[in-house]
Amino acid sequence: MPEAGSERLSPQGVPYKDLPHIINADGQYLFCRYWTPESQPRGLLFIVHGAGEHCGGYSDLAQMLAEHSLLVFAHDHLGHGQSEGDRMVISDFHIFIRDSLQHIDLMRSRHPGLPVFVVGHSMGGAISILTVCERPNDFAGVVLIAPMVQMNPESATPFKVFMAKLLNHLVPSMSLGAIDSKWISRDQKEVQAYDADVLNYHGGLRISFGMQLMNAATKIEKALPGISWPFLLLHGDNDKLCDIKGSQMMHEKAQSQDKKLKVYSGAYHALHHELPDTTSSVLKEISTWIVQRLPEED
Ligand code: ZYH
Repeated sequence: MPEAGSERLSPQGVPYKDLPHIINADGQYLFCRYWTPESQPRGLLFIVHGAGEHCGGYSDLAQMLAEHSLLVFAHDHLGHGQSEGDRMVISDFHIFIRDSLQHIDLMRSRHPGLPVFVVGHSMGGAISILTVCERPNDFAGVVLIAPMVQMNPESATPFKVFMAKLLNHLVPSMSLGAIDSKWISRDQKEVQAYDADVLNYHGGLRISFGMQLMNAATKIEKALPGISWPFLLLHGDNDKLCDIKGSQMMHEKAQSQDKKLKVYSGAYHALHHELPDTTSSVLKEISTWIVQRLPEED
């Protein structure tokens, strides 16, 4: 019998013994989700959510991929959703990458020999890129939905970057203000659903978190010319949070033989929660691309 008080609870008060979870290298509990195909899995697919959200927002995508015989798995990043950690606080961006590799390694050891795919959105796209760059030969393909690749050169002028560093030193927890979700999708139903979901973070982005994002973008820019793994980039040309220029730059600079950039005209940032026509086209594009890269069935 567990001792009274020894039960570890999620931020929402649910005992982790009742929730699928992994324990990261720092002993923190991370909430996990799994979408298991009815047939024998032909591949593993790891979903990497973005800043302030949680992996439950990827259920439609995950279910569709499970119907194509993929074993889909994800976790809420540290400080997000049903995982432990101060909300939207990270001491080092690499923690997200380390925890992702841990979950991928665990699933690979349970299902040896299966190809591994990664799908990431926004900051989750940045995590995906840096994760795969650590093990470039381990992945069969990477799908990036409006990834954060680059700081907007207009907003990240040398003076602003200097000021950001100074402020981060003086008041790291200062809020940069919340993102206005109405600029994230053209579908106001999706925006309302996002705003109503208590598992999403609705507060302001701390400057220390913004600095971690900026450092990640700098690392990615340096890594681009060395990339040779297969990838699919999807980006809206009206994305006001992560400019499409980042994806164009990745598409241009990467050495990969197998690379594709698909542009969604007029679309905002959250392509998987956009107007119904856009979202269904995005989901179809992703599943087709992945299924084409699965090994032949015998
Ligand atoms: O990963 C991000 C994200 C969040 C905040 C960011 N801030 C920057 O880049 C970011 C990326 C910059 C901004 C300037 C200062 C330095 C950092 N995500 C995931 C996205 C944002 N969310 C947004 C809300 N979502 C889900 C995806 C949403 N909203 C409405 C409808 C459906 N989904």
